[in-house]
Formats: sequence, structure tokens, C-alpha cells
Amino acid sequence: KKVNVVVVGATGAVGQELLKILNERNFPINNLKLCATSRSAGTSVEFQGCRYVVEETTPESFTDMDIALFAGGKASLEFGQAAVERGCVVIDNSSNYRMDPEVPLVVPEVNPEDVKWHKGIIANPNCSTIIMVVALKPIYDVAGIKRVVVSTYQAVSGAGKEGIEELTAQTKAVLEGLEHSPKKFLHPIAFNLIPHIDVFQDMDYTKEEWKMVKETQKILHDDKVRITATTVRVPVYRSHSESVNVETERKITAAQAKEILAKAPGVIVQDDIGNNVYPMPLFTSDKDEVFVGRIREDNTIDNGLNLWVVGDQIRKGAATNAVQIAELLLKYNCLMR
Ligand code: 2RA
Repeated sequence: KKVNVVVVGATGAVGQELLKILNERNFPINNLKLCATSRSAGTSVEFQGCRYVVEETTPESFTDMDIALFAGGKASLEFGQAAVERGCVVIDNSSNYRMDPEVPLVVPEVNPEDVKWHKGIIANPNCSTIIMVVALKPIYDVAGIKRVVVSTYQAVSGAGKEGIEELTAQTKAVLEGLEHSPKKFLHPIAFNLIPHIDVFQDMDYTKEEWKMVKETQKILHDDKVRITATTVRVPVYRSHSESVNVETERKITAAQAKEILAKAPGVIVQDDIGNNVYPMPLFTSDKDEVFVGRIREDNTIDNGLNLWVVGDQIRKGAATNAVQIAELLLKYNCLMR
């Protein structure tokens, strides 16, 4: 079956990656429509040898469409319901609906079946959450998880194209001894780390940190898993890295964890310290898998493990995950038209 697909926010970093992945995975498209804000409308984008003119998003953009992939931002608040009313299933990469109890929050390797109870909108989780939960789920299934302490090292492309441009321009300026005031980030990002992603919220944690807590519990269907996060922007172009300390319910050795993770869907274990092998963001970019290494026991507690988890946050953390959800809609036959 071929379906009609509309990409909203087609010209941004995630939108462009969505098109790349739809093409790579040979997603069965009948009609494709590309939409964006009025600022980007009129630009043309190539897809599978054809040029498409980007249209301004309106409620009518969703007429006769089966699946809408929203790249992010406020667009799904403005147009999500209009799409659903027209029988088009929304896969939304923004945080607008993620914690809505009526909206499934899906990582296909973790909770694919949640796609089945959608009421028109399915949310794609936050990038750092997706990357962590793909690595945690196989351990959760075997040993249960009591508590997670995670610190992230998030690439500038998590903040979009302007994040990438700012790191480049600032690095050049610093090397040339010139001034370059931060615009996209609150502080200089070149040769620096910023322990502040998104806005501050309850208990002095950032929204990004709360996303890792609440979204992980929703995806695992388990509010009892205790999670605490510190999220940090680092001067890396692409791929988020995470130091994850896990306290399991039952004992699991590092060797068992390696074996379980090696068999897990969407995970590649890169852990050969004898040969200095472990995941690094420079080498995981443009890949769909989540890479796990430095797998070792934490002997400060009874059932502790430490993991180093790295993944391309634009692909698995956003666009690939969204296209995988679209594939599940076809597999489970749960479109609305
Ligand atoms: C970031 N998590 O890296 C965000 C993107 N969704 O800023």
C-alpha cells in the first residue's frame, strides 16, 4: 500500500533528515507534500529526482493526506487537530503532546504496540530520551530498573541549523582572536560546556532534564523507575552522548549486560577497551543505531551498572524514529482513512 505523506517543517534540520530517511528506507509514498512557515514557502526541495515547491502550511494542507510528519516547533499546536479532523495521522516531533495521556509516545524498539491506541496524534520522544531508552529497555526487561542517574553531552545540532552555524563561527572567531557574541546559545559554546538546555522548571531542573524523567517513565509504562538527569550542551556538531548509571532490581553482571545489549534491536555494542574501542559522537553520526560501550559494574551499590550511550539525535533521536513510527502505522494497519 502506498500512502500520501505531508512533511511539515520540511526545510529545517529535522525536516531535511525526514526526507533523507523516507528515501533511504524506501517508504511507500504515493503523493508527497512539503510544508513550512510562510518564511520558507516557495523554496524548492528535491526528493527522489523530483523538485517539490514548499507550501505554506494551512488546514487544507492535510486534505487527502494519510500521514503528517511534523518536524517540531509550534506547528503541531496550530495544525495538528486540523490534520486529525481530515483523517491524517500526525507523527509529531515536538514536545507539544508528549505527556498528553491520550497520545502515545513511541520508540519502536521499546513500545511499538502503543501505536495501536492512537487517536490521531502520536508523539516522537525527545532525542536524549530516545537514545537512553533504547539502551535501557533490554536491561529493564531482564533485570528491572530501580533508578537511573544520567548526564548528557548534547551536540549543537540539537538546537537546529543555527546551533551548528554558531559553533563554527565562534570557533573560527576564537582562533582568530575575534569577538563573537552568542546568539543561539546563552553563553559561548566554542571551547565551553553549557549545563543548561531548554528552560528552568521545577526544583531547578531544566525542561530537557524533566523530559528525560517523565518521557522515559511513560515509554516504559513504569512511574516507579526513578530517574535524575543533568543535561549539558557540548561543542560537538552531531550525536548526543550520555553517561548512564543504572541501579537494577536484580543483579546483572557487566558480561550479561553486554550480551543482552548485543542482541537488542537498534543497539550496537562497541566495547573493546583492550583496543580503545567505545562509542564516540564523531563516528556515530549519520547512523540509525544507538551505540553502547564502557559497560561496567558500579560496585558502590548492590546492583549497579555504568553505560556510555551515544546516538545520532537527528536520525534515531528524531527523524528515523518518526519514520519507524510511520512504518508501524502501515504494519498494524492503523491509519485513519
Ligand atoms: C536539544 N533535545 O538537543 C533538544 C532537541 N530536541 O536541544
